[in-house]
Amino acid sequence: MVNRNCRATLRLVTLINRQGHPHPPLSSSPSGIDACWKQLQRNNVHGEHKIVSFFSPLASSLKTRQWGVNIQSRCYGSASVLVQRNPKFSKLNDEDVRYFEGILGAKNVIQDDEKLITANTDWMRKYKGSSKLLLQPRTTDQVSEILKYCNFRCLAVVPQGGNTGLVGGSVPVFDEVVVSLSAMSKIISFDKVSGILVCEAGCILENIISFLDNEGFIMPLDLGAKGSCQIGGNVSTNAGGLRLLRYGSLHGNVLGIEAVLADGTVLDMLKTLRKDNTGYDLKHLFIGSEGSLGIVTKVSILTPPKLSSVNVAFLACKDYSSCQKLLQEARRKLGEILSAFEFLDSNAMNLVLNHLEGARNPLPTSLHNFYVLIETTGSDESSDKQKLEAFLLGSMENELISDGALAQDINQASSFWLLREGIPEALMRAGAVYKYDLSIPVEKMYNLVEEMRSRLGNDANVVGYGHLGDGNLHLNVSTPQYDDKILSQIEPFVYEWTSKHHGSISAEHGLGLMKANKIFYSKSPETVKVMTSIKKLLDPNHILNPYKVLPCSSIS
Ligand code: FAD
Ligand code: 2HG
Ligand code: ZN
Repeated sequence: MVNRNCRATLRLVTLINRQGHPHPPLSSSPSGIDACWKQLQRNNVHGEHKIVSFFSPLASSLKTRQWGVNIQSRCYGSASVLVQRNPKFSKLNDEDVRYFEGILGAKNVIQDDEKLITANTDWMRKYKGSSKLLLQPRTTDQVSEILKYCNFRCLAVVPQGGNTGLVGGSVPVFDEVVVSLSAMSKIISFDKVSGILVCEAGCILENIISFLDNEGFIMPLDLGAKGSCQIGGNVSTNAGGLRLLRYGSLHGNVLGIEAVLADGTVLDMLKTLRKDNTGYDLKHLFIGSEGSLGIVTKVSILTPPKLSSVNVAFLACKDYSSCQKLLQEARRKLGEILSAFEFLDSNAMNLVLNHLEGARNPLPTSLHNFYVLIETTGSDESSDKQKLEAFLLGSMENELISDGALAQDINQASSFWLLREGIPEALMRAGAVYKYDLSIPVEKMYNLVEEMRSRLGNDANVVGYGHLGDGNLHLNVSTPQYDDKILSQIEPFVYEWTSKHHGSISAEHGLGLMKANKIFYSKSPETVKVMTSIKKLLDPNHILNPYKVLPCSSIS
Protein backbone atom coordinates (compact mmCIF):
# COMPACT_ATOMS: atom_id res chain seq x y z
CA MET A 1 0.00 0.00 0.00
CA VAL A 2 1.33 3.38 -0.89
CA ASN A 3 1.00 5.78 1.99
CA ARG A 4 -0.75 9.08 1.46
CA ASN A 5 -0.88 10.93 -1.79
CA CYS A 6 2.35 9.43 -3.01
CA ARG A 7 2.85 11.07 -6.38
CA ALA A 8 2.12 14.62 -5.38
CA THR A 9 4.42 14.29 -2.38
CA LEU A 10 7.17 12.64 -4.34
CA ARG A 11 7.22 15.07 -7.19
CA LEU A 12 7.32 17.89 -4.73
CA VAL A 13 10.43 16.54 -3.10
CA THR A 14 11.95 15.80 -6.48
CA LEU A 15 11.60 19.30 -7.76
CA ILE A 16 12.20 21.42 -4.69
CA ASN A 17 15.83 22.03 -3.80
CA ARG A 18 17.44 21.70 -0.38
CA GLN A 19 16.68 25.26 0.61
CA GLY A 20 13.04 24.62 -0.21
CA HIS A 21 13.11 26.93 -3.22
CA PRO A 22 11.37 25.93 -6.38
CA HIS A 23 13.63 23.98 -8.65
CA PRO A 24 14.71 25.87 -11.76
CA PRO A 25 12.77 25.03 -14.92
CA LEU A 26 12.64 21.42 -16.07
CA SER A 27 15.54 21.78 -18.46
CA SER A 28 18.03 22.71 -15.77
CA SER A 29 21.39 21.33 -14.81
CA PRO A 30 21.48 17.71 -13.69
CA SER A 31 23.56 18.41 -10.58
CA GLY A 32 20.67 20.16 -8.84
CA ILE A 33 18.46 17.25 -9.71
CA ASP A 34 20.88 14.77 -8.24
CA ALA A 35 20.77 16.73 -5.02
CA CYS A 36 17.00 16.67 -5.10
CA TRP A 37 17.04 12.95 -5.72
CA LYS A 38 19.29 12.40 -2.72
CA GLN A 39 16.88 14.44 -0.63
CA LEU A 40 14.05 12.35 -1.97
CA GLN A 41 15.87 9.24 -0.82
CA ARG A 42 16.35 10.75 2.64
CA ASN A 43 12.72 11.76 2.78
CA ASN A 44 11.45 8.38 1.88
CA VAL A 45 10.21 7.19 5.23
CA HIS A 46 7.08 5.43 4.13
CA GLY A 47 6.50 1.72 4.18
CA GLU A 48 8.89 -1.12 3.43
CA HIS A 49 11.07 -0.46 0.43
CA LYS A 50 10.46 -3.66 -1.36
CA ILE A 51 8.99 -4.27 -4.75
CA VAL A 52 6.36 -6.89 -5.30
CA SER A 53 5.05 -8.01 -8.63
CA PHE A 54 1.81 -9.92 -8.44
CA PHE A 55 3.05 -12.04 -11.31
CA SER A 56 6.72 -12.45 -10.66
CA PRO A 57 8.74 -11.19 -7.70
CA LEU A 58 11.07 -8.49 -8.84
CA ALA A 59 14.33 -7.32 -7.40
CA SER A 60 15.33 -4.27 -9.38
CA SER A 61 16.98 -1.60 -7.25
CA LEU A 62 16.24 2.01 -7.96
CA LYS A 63 19.33 4.06 -8.51
CA THR A 64 20.02 7.74 -8.99
CA ARG A 65 17.53 9.38 -11.22
CA GLN A 66 17.98 12.46 -13.34
CA TRP A 67 14.89 14.50 -13.90
CA GLY A 68 15.36 17.52 -16.08
CA VAL A 69 18.47 17.87 -18.16
CA ASN A 70 20.36 20.33 -20.25
CA ILE A 71 18.73 19.72 -23.56
CA GLN A 72 20.92 20.48 -26.51
CA SER A 73 19.68 23.51 -28.31
CA ARG A 74 17.89 22.58 -31.51
CA CYS A 75 16.40 25.23 -33.67
CA TYR A 76 14.22 23.65 -36.27
CA GLY A 77 11.10 24.76 -38.00
CA SER A 78 11.71 28.41 -37.07
CA ALA A 79 8.34 29.85 -36.17
CA SER A 80 8.96 33.25 -37.69
CA VAL A 81 9.06 31.85 -41.22
CA LEU A 82 5.41 30.89 -40.90
CA VAL A 83 4.01 34.37 -40.30
CA GLN A 84 4.95 37.95 -41.00
CA ARG A 85 5.35 40.59 -38.33
CA ASN A 86 2.23 42.71 -38.11
CA PRO A 87 3.44 46.13 -39.39
CA LYS A 88 0.85 47.88 -37.20
CA PHE A 89 2.88 47.04 -34.13
CA SER A 90 5.29 49.68 -32.86
CA LYS A 91 8.94 48.98 -32.19
CA LEU A 92 10.15 49.29 -28.64
CA ASN A 93 12.16 52.45 -27.87
CA ASP A 94 14.10 53.84 -24.89
CA GLU A 95 11.18 55.96 -23.81
CA ASP A 96 9.01 52.82 -23.51
CA VAL A 97 11.65 51.16 -21.35
CA ARG A 98 11.84 54.23 -19.09
CA TYR A 99 8.05 54.23 -18.78
CA PHE A 100 8.02 50.60 -17.67
CA GLU A 101 10.84 51.28 -15.20
CA GLY A 102 8.65 54.01 -13.74
CA ILE A 103 5.82 51.52 -13.18
CA LEU A 104 7.78 48.45 -12.09
CA GLY A 105 11.15 49.69 -10.84
CA ALA A 106 14.31 49.10 -12.89
CA LYS A 107 14.98 45.61 -11.55
CA ASN A 108 11.70 44.26 -12.89
CA VAL A 109 12.37 45.59 -16.38
CA ILE A 110 14.78 43.08 -17.84
CA GLN A 111 17.01 43.59 -20.84
CA ASP A 112 19.73 41.19 -19.82
CA ASP A 113 20.67 38.96 -22.81
CA GLU A 114 20.81 35.68 -20.93
CA LYS A 115 17.41 36.15 -19.29
CA LEU A 116 15.96 37.23 -22.61
CA ILE A 117 17.25 34.09 -24.33
CA THR A 118 15.37 32.00 -21.76
CA ALA A 119 12.19 34.05 -22.16
CA ASN A 120 12.45 33.89 -25.95
CA THR A 121 12.89 30.11 -26.14
CA ASP A 122 10.26 27.46 -25.48
CA TRP A 123 10.72 24.22 -23.51
CA MET A 124 11.30 22.17 -26.64
CA ARG A 125 13.91 24.66 -27.98
CA LYS A 126 11.76 24.70 -31.09
CA TYR A 127 10.33 28.21 -31.12
CA LYS A 128 12.57 31.24 -30.69
CA GLY A 129 11.51 34.86 -30.57
CA SER A 130 13.61 38.01 -30.47
CA SER A 131 12.02 40.09 -27.72
CA LYS A 132 14.23 42.75 -26.20
CA LEU A 133 12.16 43.23 -23.07
CA LEU A 134 10.90 41.08 -20.22
CA LEU A 135 8.59 42.67 -17.64
CA GLN A 136 7.91 41.22 -14.21
CA PRO A 137 4.90 42.90 -12.58
CA ARG A 138 4.15 42.18 -8.92
CA THR A 139 0.54 43.38 -8.74
CA THR A 140 -2.62 43.39 -10.83
CA ASP A 141 -2.43 47.19 -10.99
CA GLN A 142 1.02 46.93 -12.54
CA VAL A 143 -0.25 44.45 -15.13
CA SER A 144 -3.05 46.87 -15.87
CA GLU A 145 -0.64 49.81 -16.25
CA ILE A 146 1.60 47.78 -18.57
CA LEU A 147 -1.27 46.72 -20.84
CA LYS A 148 -2.85 50.18 -20.91
CA TYR A 149 0.45 51.58 -22.12
CA CYS A 150 1.14 48.77 -24.63
CA ASN A 151 -2.34 49.14 -26.06
CA PHE A 152 -1.89 52.90 -26.41
CA ARG A 153 1.53 52.45 -28.06
CA CYS A 154 0.44 49.36 -30.05
CA LEU A 155 3.22 47.25 -28.58
CA ALA A 156 2.56 43.52 -28.89
CA VAL A 157 2.67 41.43 -25.70
CA VAL A 158 3.21 37.76 -24.84
CA PRO A 159 1.93 36.67 -21.41
CA GLN A 160 4.32 34.08 -20.01
CA GLY A 161 3.90 31.63 -17.14
CA GLY A 162 6.34 28.78 -16.55
CA ASN A 163 7.13 28.54 -20.28
CA THR A 164 6.44 24.81 -20.40
CA GLY A 165 3.85 25.06 -23.18
CA LEU A 166 4.28 22.63 -26.07
CA VAL A 167 2.71 24.56 -28.97
CA GLY A 168 4.89 27.68 -29.18
CA GLY A 169 2.31 29.87 -27.42
CA SER A 170 4.42 31.16 -24.54
CA VAL A 171 7.28 32.79 -26.43
CA PRO A 172 7.38 35.77 -28.76
CA VAL A 173 7.35 35.17 -32.50
CA PHE A 174 9.13 38.47 -33.22
CA ASP A 175 9.85 41.32 -30.81
CA GLU A 176 6.77 41.17 -28.58
CA VAL A 177 7.20 42.35 -24.99
CA VAL A 178 7.19 39.38 -22.60
CA VAL A 179 5.05 39.87 -19.49
CA SER A 180 6.03 37.21 -16.98
CA LEU A 181 3.72 36.39 -14.06
CA SER A 182 6.52 34.77 -12.03
CA ALA A 183 6.66 37.52 -9.41
CA MET A 184 2.93 37.19 -8.66
CA SER A 185 3.12 33.98 -6.67
CA LYS A 186 1.21 34.54 -3.44
CA ILE A 187 -1.42 32.22 -2.03
CA ILE A 188 -4.17 34.62 -1.04
CA SER A 189 -6.56 32.46 0.94
CA PHE A 190 -7.63 28.91 1.59
CA ASP A 191 -10.99 27.89 3.04
CA LYS A 192 -10.66 24.53 4.74
CA VAL A 193 -14.41 24.02 4.93
CA SER A 194 -15.10 24.41 1.21
CA GLY A 195 -11.61 23.53 -0.07
CA ILE A 196 -11.52 26.72 -2.12
CA LEU A 197 -8.08 28.19 -2.80
CA VAL A 198 -7.46 31.70 -4.07
CA CYS A 199 -4.01 32.53 -5.40
CA GLU A 200 -2.04 34.68 -7.79
CA ALA A 201 -1.50 33.45 -11.33
CA GLY A 202 2.27 33.04 -11.00
CA CYS A 203 2.07 30.32 -8.32
CA ILE A 204 4.00 27.27 -9.47
CA LEU A 205 1.68 24.27 -9.60
CA GLU A 206 3.97 22.18 -7.43
CA ASN A 207 4.06 24.84 -4.72
CA ILE A 208 0.28 24.85 -4.65
CA ILE A 209 0.28 21.05 -4.42
CA SER A 210 2.68 21.29 -1.48
CA PHE A 211 0.63 23.98 0.24
CA LEU A 212 -2.55 21.94 -0.14
CA ASP A 213 -0.84 18.77 1.02
CA ASN A 214 -0.07 20.46 4.34
CA GLU A 215 -3.70 21.47 4.61
CA GLY A 216 -4.96 17.95 3.86
CA PHE A 217 -6.14 18.73 0.31
CA ILE A 218 -4.97 18.07 -3.26
CA MET A 219 -5.00 19.91 -6.56
CA PRO A 220 -7.51 18.55 -9.08
CA LEU A 221 -4.78 19.11 -11.69
CA ASP A 222 -1.44 17.33 -11.93
CA LEU A 223 1.06 17.15 -14.79
CA GLY A 224 4.66 16.29 -15.53
CA ALA A 225 5.67 19.96 -15.79
CA LYS A 226 4.37 20.77 -12.29
CA GLY A 227 7.79 21.90 -11.04
CA SER A 228 7.80 24.81 -13.50
CA CYS A 229 4.32 25.53 -14.86
CA GLN A 230 2.15 28.15 -13.18
CA ILE A 231 -1.53 28.06 -12.32
CA GLY A 232 -2.13 31.07 -14.60
CA GLY A 233 -0.52 29.14 -17.48
CA ASN A 234 -2.53 26.04 -16.59
CA VAL A 235 -5.78 27.97 -16.66
CA SER A 236 -4.83 29.82 -19.85
CA THR A 237 -4.09 26.52 -21.62
CA ASN A 238 -6.94 24.64 -19.91
CA ALA A 239 -4.34 22.01 -19.06
CA GLY A 240 -5.65 18.47 -18.70
CA GLY A 241 -2.99 16.24 -17.21
CA LEU A 242 -3.09 13.05 -15.19
CA ARG A 243 -6.12 13.57 -12.97
CA LEU A 244 -8.73 14.82 -15.40
CA LEU A 245 -10.31 11.36 -15.51
CA ARG A 246 -11.21 11.69 -11.82
CA TYR A 247 -11.63 15.41 -11.14
CA GLY A 248 -12.66 16.82 -14.51
CA SER A 249 -11.34 19.83 -16.41
CA LEU A 250 -10.45 23.31 -15.21
CA HIS A 251 -13.73 24.54 -16.68
CA GLY A 252 -15.32 22.69 -13.76
CA ASN A 253 -12.74 23.31 -11.04
CA VAL A 254 -11.92 26.98 -11.57
CA LEU A 255 -14.55 28.99 -9.72
CA GLY A 256 -13.24 32.46 -10.41
CA ILE A 257 -10.67 34.48 -12.29
CA GLU A 258 -9.27 37.97 -12.19
CA ALA A 259 -8.02 39.02 -15.61
CA VAL A 260 -6.67 42.19 -17.18
CA LEU A 261 -7.88 43.09 -20.66
CA ALA A 262 -5.70 44.55 -23.40
CA ASP A 263 -6.73 48.12 -22.56
CA GLY A 264 -5.86 47.66 -18.88
CA THR A 265 -9.41 47.05 -17.63
CA VAL A 266 -9.36 44.72 -14.64
CA LEU A 267 -12.18 42.13 -14.78
CA ASP A 268 -12.90 40.97 -11.25
CA MET A 269 -14.60 37.58 -11.62
CA LEU A 270 -12.78 36.12 -8.65
CA LYS A 271 -15.83 34.39 -7.17
CA THR A 272 -15.53 31.61 -4.64
CA LEU A 273 -18.98 30.15 -5.17
CA ARG A 274 -19.93 26.72 -6.49
CA LYS A 275 -23.10 28.14 -7.97
CA ASP A 276 -23.58 31.48 -9.68
CA ASN A 277 -26.09 31.71 -12.51
CA THR A 278 -26.05 35.43 -13.09
CA GLY A 279 -25.84 35.44 -16.87
CA TYR A 280 -22.82 34.85 -19.10
CA ASP A 281 -19.99 33.18 -17.23
CA LEU A 282 -17.13 35.13 -18.77
CA LYS A 283 -14.36 33.45 -16.80
CA HIS A 284 -14.67 30.52 -19.21
CA LEU A 285 -13.39 32.76 -22.03
CA PHE A 286 -10.06 32.97 -20.24
CA ILE A 287 -9.80 29.24 -19.57
CA GLY A 288 -7.98 27.91 -22.62
CA SER A 289 -7.65 31.19 -24.55
CA GLU A 290 -3.85 31.03 -24.23
CA GLY A 291 -3.28 34.67 -23.33
CA SER A 292 -5.07 35.95 -26.43
CA LEU A 293 -7.93 37.69 -24.57
CA GLY A 294 -6.33 38.95 -21.38
CA ILE A 295 -3.75 38.29 -18.71
CA VAL A 296 -4.99 36.08 -15.88
CA THR A 297 -3.77 37.57 -12.58
CA LYS A 298 -5.68 35.60 -9.93
CA VAL A 299 -7.53 32.32 -9.77
CA SER A 300 -9.92 30.63 -7.34
CA ILE A 301 -10.10 26.89 -7.54
CA LEU A 302 -12.04 24.10 -5.88
CA THR A 303 -9.76 21.47 -4.37
CA PRO A 304 -10.75 17.99 -3.16
CA PRO A 305 -9.66 16.59 0.22
CA LYS A 306 -6.59 14.38 0.28
CA LEU A 307 -7.56 10.74 0.68
CA SER A 308 -5.46 8.32 2.66
CA SER A 309 -5.14 5.36 0.33
CA VAL A 310 -3.34 5.55 -3.00
CA ASN A 311 -2.38 2.49 -5.05
CA VAL A 312 -0.45 2.36 -8.29
CA ALA A 313 -0.27 -0.65 -10.61
CA PHE A 314 1.90 -0.98 -13.70
CA LEU A 315 0.48 -3.52 -16.14
CA ALA A 316 1.35 -5.07 -19.47
CA CYS A 317 -1.16 -5.82 -22.22
CA LYS A 318 -0.58 -7.89 -25.32
CA ASP A 319 -2.53 -5.61 -27.68
CA TYR A 320 -4.37 -2.31 -27.86
CA SER A 321 -7.75 -3.99 -27.75
CA SER A 322 -6.87 -5.40 -24.30
CA CYS A 323 -5.97 -1.88 -23.10
CA GLN A 324 -9.40 -0.67 -24.17
CA LYS A 325 -11.20 -3.56 -22.50
CA LEU A 326 -9.13 -3.01 -19.39
CA LEU A 327 -10.28 0.61 -19.32
CA GLN A 328 -13.91 -0.44 -19.57
CA GLU A 329 -13.42 -2.97 -16.78
CA ALA A 330 -11.52 -0.47 -14.60
CA ARG A 331 -14.37 2.02 -14.92
CA ARG A 332 -16.88 -0.63 -13.92
CA LYS A 333 -14.91 -2.44 -11.21
CA LEU A 334 -12.89 0.36 -9.65
CA GLY A 335 -15.57 3.01 -10.12
CA GLU A 336 -15.15 5.94 -7.79
CA ILE A 337 -11.59 5.07 -6.68
CA LEU A 338 -10.06 5.14 -10.19
CA SER A 339 -7.85 8.26 -10.35
CA ALA A 340 -5.62 7.68 -13.41
CA PHE A 341 -5.55 5.41 -16.43
CA GLU A 342 -2.50 6.10 -18.60
CA PHE A 343 -1.01 4.05 -21.41
CA LEU A 344 2.26 3.78 -23.33
CA ASP A 345 3.32 1.54 -26.17
CA SER A 346 6.55 -0.44 -26.35
CA ASN A 347 8.25 2.29 -28.42
CA ALA A 348 7.56 4.80 -25.65
CA MET A 349 8.75 2.34 -23.02
CA ASN A 350 11.97 1.67 -24.93
CA LEU A 351 12.61 5.35 -25.29
CA VAL A 352 12.27 6.02 -21.57
CA LEU A 353 14.41 3.03 -20.65
CA ASN A 354 17.12 4.10 -23.09
CA HIS A 355 17.15 7.82 -22.38
CA LEU A 356 16.12 8.43 -18.77
CA GLU A 357 18.67 7.44 -16.20
CA GLY A 358 17.01 5.65 -13.31
CA ALA A 359 14.10 4.37 -15.38
CA ARG A 360 13.58 0.66 -14.75
CA ASN A 361 11.04 -1.66 -16.26
CA PRO A 362 9.20 -3.29 -13.36
CA LEU A 363 8.16 -6.10 -15.72
CA PRO A 364 11.50 -6.94 -17.26
CA THR A 365 11.00 -10.52 -18.39
CA SER A 366 10.31 -9.37 -21.94
CA LEU A 367 9.18 -6.22 -23.66
CA HIS A 368 5.41 -6.13 -23.93
CA ASN A 369 3.44 -4.35 -26.65
CA PHE A 370 1.52 -2.03 -24.33
CA TYR A 371 1.71 -0.81 -20.75
CA VAL A 372 -1.01 0.69 -18.61
CA LEU A 373 -0.57 2.63 -15.39
CA ILE A 374 -3.58 2.54 -13.10
CA GLU A 375 -3.87 4.64 -9.97
CA THR A 376 -6.62 4.39 -7.40
CA THR A 377 -7.31 6.96 -4.69
CA GLY A 378 -9.79 6.30 -1.93
CA SER A 379 -10.48 6.60 1.76
CA ASP A 380 -10.44 2.99 2.94
CA GLU A 381 -7.10 1.22 2.63
CA SER A 382 -8.25 -2.33 3.04
CA SER A 383 -11.35 -2.16 0.87
CA ASP A 384 -9.57 -0.10 -1.84
CA LYS A 385 -6.77 -2.62 -2.00
CA GLN A 386 -9.18 -5.52 -2.02
CA LYS A 387 -11.10 -3.92 -4.86
CA LEU A 388 -7.94 -3.32 -6.88
CA GLU A 389 -6.59 -6.81 -6.29
CA ALA A 390 -9.89 -8.39 -7.29
CA PHE A 391 -9.90 -6.28 -10.43
CA LEU A 392 -6.32 -7.26 -11.27
CA LEU A 393 -7.01 -10.92 -10.65
CA GLY A 394 -10.13 -10.84 -12.80
CA SER A 395 -8.26 -9.03 -15.60
CA MET A 396 -5.51 -11.63 -15.42
CA GLU A 397 -8.02 -14.46 -15.67
CA ASN A 398 -9.68 -12.77 -18.64
CA GLU A 399 -6.22 -12.38 -20.18
CA LEU A 400 -6.54 -8.62 -20.45
CA ILE A 401 -3.26 -8.28 -18.57
CA SER A 402 -0.19 -10.32 -19.42
CA ASP A 403 2.00 -9.12 -16.54
CA GLY A 404 1.92 -6.50 -13.84
CA ALA A 405 3.26 -5.05 -10.61
CA LEU A 406 1.59 -3.31 -7.71
CA ALA A 407 3.60 -0.60 -5.96
CA GLN A 408 4.42 -1.49 -2.38
CA ASP A 409 5.76 1.86 -1.31
CA ILE A 410 6.13 5.44 -2.30
CA ASN A 411 9.45 4.82 -4.08
CA GLN A 412 8.03 2.19 -6.32
CA ALA A 413 4.90 4.20 -7.08
CA SER A 414 7.17 7.05 -8.11
CA SER A 415 9.28 4.79 -10.30
CA PHE A 416 6.14 3.59 -12.11
CA TRP A 417 5.03 7.17 -12.67
CA LEU A 418 8.48 8.10 -13.98
CA LEU A 419 8.00 5.67 -16.84
CA ARG A 420 4.91 7.56 -17.96
CA GLU A 421 5.69 11.14 -16.94
CA GLY A 422 9.28 10.89 -18.19
CA ILE A 423 8.32 10.27 -21.84
CA PRO A 424 8.41 13.94 -23.01
CA GLU A 425 11.85 14.35 -21.41
CA ALA A 426 13.13 11.11 -22.97
CA LEU A 427 11.88 12.25 -26.38
CA MET A 428 13.79 15.50 -26.04
CA ARG A 429 16.97 13.57 -25.35
CA ALA A 430 16.42 11.25 -28.31
CA GLY A 431 16.61 14.00 -30.95
CA ALA A 432 14.08 15.97 -32.97
CA VAL A 433 10.44 15.44 -32.09
CA TYR A 434 7.20 16.17 -33.89
CA LYS A 435 4.42 16.36 -31.27
CA TYR A 436 0.70 15.83 -31.74
CA ASP A 437 -1.80 16.03 -28.91
CA LEU A 438 -5.07 14.59 -30.16
CA SER A 439 -8.53 13.71 -28.89
CA ILE A 440 -9.75 10.66 -30.74
CA PRO A 441 -12.46 8.11 -29.89
CA VAL A 442 -10.64 5.47 -27.84
CA GLU A 443 -11.45 2.55 -30.14
CA LYS A 444 -9.80 4.27 -33.14
CA MET A 445 -6.97 6.03 -31.36
CA TYR A 446 -4.18 3.55 -31.92
CA ASN A 447 -5.03 3.04 -35.62
CA LEU A 448 -3.47 6.44 -36.23
CA VAL A 449 -0.20 5.39 -34.60
CA GLU A 450 -0.09 2.27 -36.78
CA GLU A 451 -0.91 4.17 -39.96
CA MET A 452 1.74 6.74 -39.16
CA ARG A 453 4.25 3.95 -38.60
CA SER A 454 3.54 2.43 -41.98
CA ARG A 455 3.76 5.87 -43.69
CA LEU A 456 7.16 6.64 -42.16
CA GLY A 457 8.71 3.15 -42.25
CA ASN A 458 12.20 3.07 -40.82
CA ASP A 459 12.73 6.81 -41.15
CA ALA A 460 11.28 7.60 -37.74
CA ASN A 461 10.33 6.20 -34.37
CA VAL A 462 6.56 6.64 -33.97
CA VAL A 463 5.56 6.66 -30.33
CA GLY A 464 2.03 6.42 -28.89
CA TYR A 465 1.07 7.16 -25.29
CA GLY A 466 -1.28 9.34 -23.31
CA HIS A 467 -4.31 9.73 -21.15
CA LEU A 468 -6.28 6.74 -22.39
CA GLY A 469 -9.02 7.29 -19.83
CA ASP A 470 -9.68 10.71 -21.43
CA GLY A 471 -9.39 9.61 -25.07
CA ASN A 472 -6.22 11.72 -25.40
CA LEU A 473 -3.42 10.37 -27.58
CA HIS A 474 0.08 11.86 -27.53
CA LEU A 475 1.45 10.87 -30.91
CA ASN A 476 5.15 11.74 -31.07
CA VAL A 477 7.45 11.14 -34.01
CA SER A 478 11.09 10.99 -33.06
CA THR A 479 13.97 11.34 -35.53
CA PRO A 480 17.68 12.02 -35.05
CA GLN A 481 17.40 15.40 -36.79
CA TYR A 482 14.65 17.63 -37.98
CA ASP A 483 13.75 16.95 -41.60
CA ASP A 484 11.15 18.79 -43.70
CA LYS A 485 10.50 15.63 -45.72
CA ILE A 486 9.37 13.82 -42.59
CA LEU A 487 7.18 16.74 -41.62
CA SER A 488 5.47 16.68 -45.01
CA GLN A 489 4.67 12.99 -44.51
CA ILE A 490 3.10 13.72 -41.13
CA GLU A 491 1.19 16.91 -41.90
CA PRO A 492 -1.49 17.48 -43.08
CA PHE A 493 -2.18 13.73 -42.87
CA VAL A 494 -2.36 13.72 -39.07
CA TYR A 495 -4.85 16.61 -38.99
CA GLU A 496 -6.96 15.20 -41.83
CA TRP A 497 -7.11 11.79 -40.17
CA THR A 498 -8.12 13.31 -36.83
CA SER A 499 -10.77 15.49 -38.40
CA LYS A 500 -12.16 12.57 -40.43
CA HIS A 501 -12.55 10.56 -37.23
CA HIS A 502 -14.30 13.43 -35.42
CA GLY A 503 -11.38 14.10 -33.12
CA SER A 504 -9.73 17.31 -31.99
CA ILE A 505 -6.31 18.48 -33.16
CA SER A 506 -5.62 19.76 -29.66
CA ALA A 507 -6.83 17.77 -26.67
CA GLU A 508 -5.04 19.67 -23.90
CA HIS A 509 -1.97 21.62 -25.10
CA GLY A 510 -3.81 24.37 -26.98
CA LEU A 511 -3.21 25.79 -30.46
CA GLY A 512 -0.45 28.31 -29.79
CA LEU A 513 1.56 29.20 -32.86
CA MET A 514 1.89 25.61 -34.03
CA LYS A 515 -1.77 25.03 -34.76
CA ALA A 516 -3.34 28.50 -35.08
CA ASN A 517 -3.73 28.04 -38.83
CA LYS A 518 -5.00 24.48 -38.42
CA ILE A 519 -8.02 25.47 -36.34
CA PHE A 520 -10.50 24.66 -39.14
CA TYR A 521 -9.70 20.96 -38.80
CA SER A 522 -11.54 21.09 -35.47
CA LYS A 523 -13.80 24.12 -35.55
CA SER A 524 -16.38 25.29 -38.07
CA PRO A 525 -15.86 28.60 -39.94
CA GLU A 526 -18.89 30.01 -38.12
CA THR A 527 -17.37 29.18 -34.75
CA VAL A 528 -14.02 30.69 -35.70
CA LYS A 529 -15.86 33.82 -36.84
CA VAL A 530 -17.46 34.23 -33.41
CA MET A 531 -14.09 33.59 -31.74
CA THR A 532 -12.58 36.32 -33.93
CA SER A 533 -15.37 38.74 -32.98
CA ILE A 534 -14.67 38.10 -29.29
CA LYS A 535 -10.97 38.70 -29.88
CA LYS A 536 -11.72 41.97 -31.67
CA LEU A 537 -14.06 43.09 -28.90
CA LEU A 538 -11.64 42.41 -26.05
CA ASP A 539 -8.39 43.23 -27.86
CA PRO A 540 -9.16 45.54 -30.80
CA ASN A 541 -5.48 46.20 -31.57
CA HIS A 542 -4.63 42.49 -31.34
CA ILE A 543 -1.70 43.21 -29.07
CA LEU A 544 -2.23 40.11 -26.90
CA ASN A 545 -0.28 37.06 -28.01
CA PRO A 546 -0.40 37.84 -31.74
CA TYR A 547 -0.09 35.04 -34.35
CA LYS A 548 -1.38 32.51 -31.81
CA VAL A 549 -4.68 30.62 -31.43
CA LEU A 550 -6.57 32.27 -34.30
CA PRO A 551 -5.56 31.89 -37.95
CA CYS A 552 -3.69 34.80 -39.55
CA SER A 553 -6.44 34.99 -42.17
CA SER A 554 -9.05 35.91 -39.56
CA ILE A 555 -7.05 38.75 -37.99
CA SER A 556 -6.25 41.65 -40.25
P1 FAD B 1 3.32 28.88 -20.48
O1 FAD B 1 3.97 27.78 -21.20
O2 FAD B 1 4.18 29.98 -19.99
O3 FAD B 1 2.18 29.51 -21.41
C1 FAD B 1 1.25 28.73 -22.07
C2 FAD B 1 0.20 29.65 -22.73
O4 FAD B 1 -0.56 30.32 -21.75
C3 FAD B 1 0.81 30.73 -23.60
O5 FAD B 1 -0.04 30.98 -24.67
C4 FAD B 1 0.88 31.94 -22.68
O6 FAD B 1 0.82 33.16 -23.39
C5 FAD B 1 -0.36 31.75 -21.83
N1 FAD B 1 -0.24 32.23 -20.45
C6 FAD B 1 0.62 31.80 -19.49
N2 FAD B 1 0.36 32.44 -18.33
C7 FAD B 1 -0.69 33.26 -18.57
C8 FAD B 1 -1.44 34.17 -17.77
N3 FAD B 1 -1.19 34.35 -16.47
N4 FAD B 1 -2.46 34.87 -18.35
C9 FAD B 1 -2.74 34.69 -19.66
N5 FAD B 1 -2.07 33.85 -20.45
C10 FAD B 1 -1.06 33.14 -19.92
N6 FAD B 1 -0.09 19.92 -20.59
C11 FAD B 1 -1.24 19.26 -20.29
O7 FAD B 1 -2.33 19.77 -20.55
N7 FAD B 1 -1.19 18.02 -19.70
C12 FAD B 1 -0.03 17.40 -19.39
O8 FAD B 1 -0.04 16.28 -18.89
C13 FAD B 1 1.18 18.09 -19.67
N8 FAD B 1 2.37 17.54 -19.36
C14 FAD B 1 3.52 18.19 -19.67
C15 FAD B 1 4.73 17.59 -19.35
C16 FAD B 1 5.92 18.24 -19.67
C17 FAD B 1 7.23 17.56 -19.32
C18 FAD B 1 5.90 19.50 -20.31
C19 FAD B 1 7.15 20.23 -20.65
C20 FAD B 1 4.69 20.10 -20.63
C21 FAD B 1 3.50 19.46 -20.32
N9 FAD B 1 2.25 20.04 -20.61
C22 FAD B 1 1.10 19.37 -20.30
C23 FAD B 1 2.19 21.34 -21.29
C24 FAD B 1 2.28 22.57 -20.32
O9 FAD B 1 2.95 22.23 -19.16
C25 FAD B 1 0.90 23.09 -19.98
O10 FAD B 1 0.32 23.63 -21.13
C26 FAD B 1 0.90 24.16 -18.88
O11 FAD B 1 -0.44 24.41 -18.49
C27 FAD B 1 1.55 25.46 -19.30
O12 FAD B 1 1.73 26.27 -18.14
P2 FAD B 1 2.88 27.38 -18.09
O13 FAD B 1 2.75 28.15 -16.84
O14 FAD B 1 4.19 26.78 -18.36
O15 FAD B 1 2.43 28.32 -19.30
C1 2HG C 1 2.05 14.31 -21.15
O1 2HG C 1 0.92 13.84 -20.97
C2 2HG C 1 2.15 15.69 -21.70
O2 2HG C 1 3.08 13.71 -20.83
C3 2HG C 1 3.17 15.85 -22.81
O3 2HG C 1 0.91 16.19 -22.09
C4 2HG C 1 2.83 15.08 -24.04
O4 2HG C 1 4.99 15.54 -24.89
C5 2HG C 1 3.87 15.16 -25.16
O5 2HG C 1 3.52 14.83 -26.28
ZN1 ZN D 1 -0.72 14.90 -21.67
